[in-house]
Amino acid sequence: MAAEVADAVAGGRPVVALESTLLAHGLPSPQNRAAADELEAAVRRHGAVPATVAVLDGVPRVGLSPAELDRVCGGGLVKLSVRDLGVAVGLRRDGATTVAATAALAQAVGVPLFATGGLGGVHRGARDSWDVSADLAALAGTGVLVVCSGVKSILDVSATLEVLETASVPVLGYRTDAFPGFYRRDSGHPVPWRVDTPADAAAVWRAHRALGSPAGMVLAQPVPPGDELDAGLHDRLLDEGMALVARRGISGKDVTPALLEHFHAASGGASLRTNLALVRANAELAAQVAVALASAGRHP
Ligand code: PSU
Ligand code: MN
Repeated sequence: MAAEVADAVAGGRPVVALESTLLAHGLPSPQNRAAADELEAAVRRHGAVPATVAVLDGVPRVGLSPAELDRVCGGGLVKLSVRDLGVAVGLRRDGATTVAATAALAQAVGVPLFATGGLGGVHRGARDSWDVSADLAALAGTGVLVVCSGVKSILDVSATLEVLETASVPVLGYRTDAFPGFYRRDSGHPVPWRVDTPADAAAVWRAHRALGSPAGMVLAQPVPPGDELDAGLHDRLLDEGMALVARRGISGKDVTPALLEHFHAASGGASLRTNLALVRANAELAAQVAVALASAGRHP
């Protein structure tokens, strides 16, 4: 753990973990490096300590220096989900952590809150491919509060919400009654619960933990209205991206990065703007919730 993060955790001060797969595999270079700084600055602006999570030289790291962020954003890192953590440590590798792996590492050092763009979920066609993100299983068993913009619209949103329900993971809309769809504000599905303030989100999280649930929680915030991707453009990119993935035989953990890359490459920068805006907003909200949690006592 970085010294600043360790101090904040020990003192019960607000900390927000940030995942590194979205930097290494979800955003193009060199914009990813600027985004890494921007996300950390957004967390600080709202009074919390940022802790970007990755595995470097086989060591799980919570809180990275600027030089370490350079490595994360410089290309060549593998994408690590939870099952890959032991392998990366044992073989002394570098890797970027997904939502699932970030949750595991953050919780292990007492940081229950983190921000990302979009959760992984059930992929379209999962009935045949069995492609269900490990993010869902991780949320079922890891006590972390994830602030995100719902799940990526490239997924089967309805099936993903069903799995979260089965796993007893609370899903809260932040100032919305609609479950957000990452690039779009409304995925077409309602959220089971809504909160309108960081204090209410913090109160729900504390109660959820106090009642003994082992599960995490999803706080879903839609992308700011001005940054939403145009609906027609979105649908076209999605159809093209799905066809491209099928044509090239892309599968497993390469599917999500390939789809995001297609969006970025084929939208003339529009999807990148949307993606950056939503992760920034999520980092800000996560910091506000972290502050609310810390002011009401130590993190549960
Ligand atoms: N949010 C983004 N970009 C991303 C991701 C989230 O804005 O690239 C990443 C997260 O790390 C998440 C992963 O865990 O996508 C899901 O990958 P998969 O579908 O292979 O489980
Ligand atoms: Mn997958």
